[in-house]
Amino acid sequence: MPNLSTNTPTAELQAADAAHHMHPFTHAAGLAKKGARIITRAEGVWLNDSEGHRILDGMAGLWCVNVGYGRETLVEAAAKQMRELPFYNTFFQTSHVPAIALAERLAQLAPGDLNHVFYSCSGSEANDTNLRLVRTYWAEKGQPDKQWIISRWNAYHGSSVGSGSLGGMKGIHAQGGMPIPGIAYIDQPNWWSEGGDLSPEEFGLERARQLEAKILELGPENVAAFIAEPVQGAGGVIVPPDTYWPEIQRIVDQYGILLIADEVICGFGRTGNWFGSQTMGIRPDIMTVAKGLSSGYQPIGGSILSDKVAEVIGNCEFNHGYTYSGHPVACAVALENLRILDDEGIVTRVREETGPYLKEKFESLTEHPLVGEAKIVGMMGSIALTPDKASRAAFEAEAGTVGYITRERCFANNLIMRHVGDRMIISPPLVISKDEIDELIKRAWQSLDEAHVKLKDEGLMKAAVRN
Ligand code: PXG
Repeated sequence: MPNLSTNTPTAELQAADAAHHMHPFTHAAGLAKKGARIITRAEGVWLNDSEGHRILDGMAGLWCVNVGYGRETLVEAAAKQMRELPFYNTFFQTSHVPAIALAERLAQLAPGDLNHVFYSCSGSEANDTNLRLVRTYWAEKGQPDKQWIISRWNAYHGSSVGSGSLGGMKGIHAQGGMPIPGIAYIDQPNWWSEGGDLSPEEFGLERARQLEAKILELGPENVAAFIAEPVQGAGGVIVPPDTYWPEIQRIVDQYGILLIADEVICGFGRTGNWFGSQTMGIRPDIMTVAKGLSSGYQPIGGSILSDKVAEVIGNCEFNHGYTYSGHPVACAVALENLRILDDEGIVTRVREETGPYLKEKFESLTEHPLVGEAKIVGMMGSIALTPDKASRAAFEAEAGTVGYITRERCFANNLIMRHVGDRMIISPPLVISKDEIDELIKRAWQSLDEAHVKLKDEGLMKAAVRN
């Protein structure tokens, strides 16, 4: 048995990784040929890999390291809690201080009367909880037919059977007998790709009214809830037109449908407010949280319920929960993370200072010949790559080809900037400084330049025929 450490040569680590470690959302045989990138340390917004590169993390890990890497007080909070009480469950009429204190803090931070927390360990689990919660809610209210949940194509709500079904990603649905019954989908508010000749405002209304049409088709008496991310993340940072969310709120109110805001990415400062629902001006009945709740230092998620929902659920025994629901160490770390976000004024700084600074710089990328639109809210943004800005054309090459080439150039320039299809996305740690923002934009521009040269060389700057 080899004694692997961060001093082990990269090739050896890669071989052991390929032999034994199965990665999420990965073509294993392809990765085995190439070898995984091995990250060894991180500090602030910077990652180190096993080959000595220093990489600017434009994705905050996986949209989660909001307070940045290397936070000693989070380490201390975990160690202290592990010494005191490393585990106890929250089943069987038991509780403990970290779970109580975090729930109380979340109730203070969450808008309106979202006052009740059901814990999980991830966003996927929290959305599985939500699926059962909303159906149980209506059954308990004597309307057992209200079971349909409406979601959106290209939404991401996790990849377990329940949450992957709630999401609208066809690649996920294609594997493992999904989606489960009782979930319907409407189109996403992606104006750049799907807006045709409509103005963004007209398009936003058109897409929101698909919800009304779907409710009427299914019958309002059969619809439990609508679930959506305030700003779609994994789908490519799709920022809806301004007309979209007010119309969605009108529709869920009018038809008595519960609104679930999936805040797994948008929560905890990402959009410049504590929650994306505040930025978008909506009033959800349930919010899904994870990721930034602990800045990724511990696996924790949850569902935050309104008084109305919690009261109904509280009148039955809800036969659901996870061994690690409200794990004391995860809760203690999340509490300390919320303290850091608050005490250091990080959310306010994103809204008033670094967010607007990033927006200005990020939008300047549209001056690059490859870039059509740039959309950004707080610290989540995307650019659309295009061979022809005027017609908002897609590339003739299969979707994602150009995005992948561009992402490879970003990697080569030590910048983590991901691609979703032919959109490039960023979601940096919220503590990124103005100098680091300048560096991010400089590297992005350089990568776009290099990708552009390669695309021209390979004859890939061709527009798809519009249908
Ligand atoms: N909801 C949203 C909005 C998410 O972004 C989940 C739920 C699921 O959370 P867990 O903790 O179960 O992963 C997510 C997760 C990507 C990517 O490629 C995005 C996520 C996860 C993995 C990859 O952008 N988001």
